[in-house]
Amino acid sequence: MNDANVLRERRRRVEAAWSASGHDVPVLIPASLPIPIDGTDQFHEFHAHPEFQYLTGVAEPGAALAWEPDAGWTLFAPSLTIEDLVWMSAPPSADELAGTTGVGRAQDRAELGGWLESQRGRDLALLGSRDIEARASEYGVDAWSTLEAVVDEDATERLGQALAELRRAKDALELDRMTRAVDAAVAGHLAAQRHARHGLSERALQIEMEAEFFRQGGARTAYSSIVGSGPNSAILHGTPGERVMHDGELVLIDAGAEIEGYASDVTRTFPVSADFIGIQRDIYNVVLASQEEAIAAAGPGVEYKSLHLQASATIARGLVDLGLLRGSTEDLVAADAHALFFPHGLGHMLGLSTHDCAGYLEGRVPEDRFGLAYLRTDLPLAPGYVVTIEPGIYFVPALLTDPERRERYTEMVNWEMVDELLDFGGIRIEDDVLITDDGCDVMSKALPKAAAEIEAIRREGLGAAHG
Ligand SMILES: [Mn+2]
Repeated sequence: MNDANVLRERRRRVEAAWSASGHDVPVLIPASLPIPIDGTDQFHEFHAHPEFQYLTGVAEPGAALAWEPDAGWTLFAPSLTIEDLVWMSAPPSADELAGTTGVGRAQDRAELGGWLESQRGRDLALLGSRDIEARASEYGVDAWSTLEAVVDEDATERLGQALAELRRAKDALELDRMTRAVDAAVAGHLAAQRHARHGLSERALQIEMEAEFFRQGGARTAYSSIVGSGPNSAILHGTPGERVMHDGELVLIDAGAEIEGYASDVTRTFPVSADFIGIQRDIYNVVLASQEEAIAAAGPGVEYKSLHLQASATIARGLVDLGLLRGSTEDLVAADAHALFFPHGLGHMLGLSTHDCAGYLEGRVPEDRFGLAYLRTDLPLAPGYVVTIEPGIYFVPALLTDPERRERYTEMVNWEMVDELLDFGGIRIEDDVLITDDGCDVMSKALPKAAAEIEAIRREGLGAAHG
């Protein structure tokens, strides 16, 4: 696979969509600049704008891409002063960037001002980072405000929407990067599952896992790793801390690596001792069944929301079987009773960020309902889409001790049983799933998830620690 050819084809599709949109305007896509940390001489970790990264395949701070309906693409390469070069490594030259990105016309950023001058008096769509409006001089553009090229907000929105829609289906180069990101995540999760033991802190486990991400090529984590032990496993976005894990508790790890801008996002929940005990195993198996059923049903043309509702029904039915909920599955899901224990969506689009763009079909909006409000994806799936499938069951004390909810769900919930499980924590199982022509492929399938398989890994890890 020649990367530059894939990138050229990617831009050809975008160009065709933009030309067909009826918005006959030039487009500027700045990569974004490093963001200073207030009160220091440091910068936040640099993240290129995903639209720039998608269109070029690279992440160069201060670069910009331009497109004109008649003249096509021009890439403006960043440049540094001699003073900067004392402190920083040199960015790739315009010629080098032309080679890696396949954009034939690559120029030094000093030419960007001239390009903008040549658009003087025309409307312009401004995609990518809008930091150029306030920080034009750092892109080498003097007097942005005196340029009469006006940002056409309507065209910006329409062309941005067209780009977001094209970004849903991943091409070969994206899937190569995502596969590597997922493989690094799997290796890190396995390392953590082997390393966990009674007396270890969440933070110590995070360090072992992330070290493996980085050994496997991860440039950084795709998002702040979540490692929660005991009751902390019910905090959906919990930050690993000094809390020490104990035999008899569960540990939930939701973490992924990022490679060349692409994210992986994987969750497993496992016991600190070798085995799931008592109701842990039963609840685990309900979550696993709901996850496996959703994966089995995922494929082209399937509405993601229907997978969410199907998983919600499986969770409701499982909680009835365990004695936690009372009533028919239909009534419970219609009343959002399952959402007391599954208070988030089934998952989201994955790609250049962990919650990738365009999760909602144009015209659709999130519903107000408790059981659907946090669903981040509402569209029919299609080949090339990568989504996460990540149901869970949690005992979130804030939700389950809320008097209003206790009142509303008096009959549907076995509150005595809930009270005994308030420090249970939570269980989530998440895989990254590529939609194919005839179903789906679980990209993270190398990471076991059956209870017995997880127990075998735990036993092996604990044996190695003692042996
Ligand atoms: Mn996720």
